[in-house]
Amino acid sequence: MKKHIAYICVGSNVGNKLEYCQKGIAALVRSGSTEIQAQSRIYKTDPVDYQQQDWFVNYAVKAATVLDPFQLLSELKSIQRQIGRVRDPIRFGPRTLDMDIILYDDIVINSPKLIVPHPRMHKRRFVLKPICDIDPRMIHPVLKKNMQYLLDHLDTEGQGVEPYS
Ligand code: PH2
Ligand code: MG
Repeated sequence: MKKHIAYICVGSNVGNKLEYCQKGIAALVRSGSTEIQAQSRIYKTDPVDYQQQDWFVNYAVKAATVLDPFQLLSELKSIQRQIGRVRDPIRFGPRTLDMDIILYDDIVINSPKLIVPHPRMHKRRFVLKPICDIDPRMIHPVLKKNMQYLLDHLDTEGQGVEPYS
């Protein structure tokens, strides 16, 4: 079956953050549909959008998958539920595990269920920094700029991102 390349950003800011992220990726691999081709460094990041919450662990993976974007989305949602995330009471608020599709091949999707590329990726340092670890030259299919360019032109005010040790 044809494999597609998806970039997935994983994040957590509750409990054992790194362990939640790693369990999420492990569950995706165990599902048999997807393999991990590359992983970024792991980061400790300041919360954005909703700031009255704890810092996040974030990183990105490059995944080869046989799932189409909507199948991948439901797989990720099901894993988030398994690993213990309850429906978020606060938009952008605390979460045990979040797995977002950032890019899928070079396709563009604008549906009520799914927007690809992720609609806020180009404004978020906690997404761009890990993606640049993997492939800084990759082109954003809507903005037509590469990932390094987007990172370099970002307003980083309040967006601390440092290696997790
Ligand atoms: N996710 C959010 C909202 N804010 N901030 C950081 N640093 N990392 C995240 O993963 C994150 C966030 C909503 O999904
Ligand atoms: Mg998210």
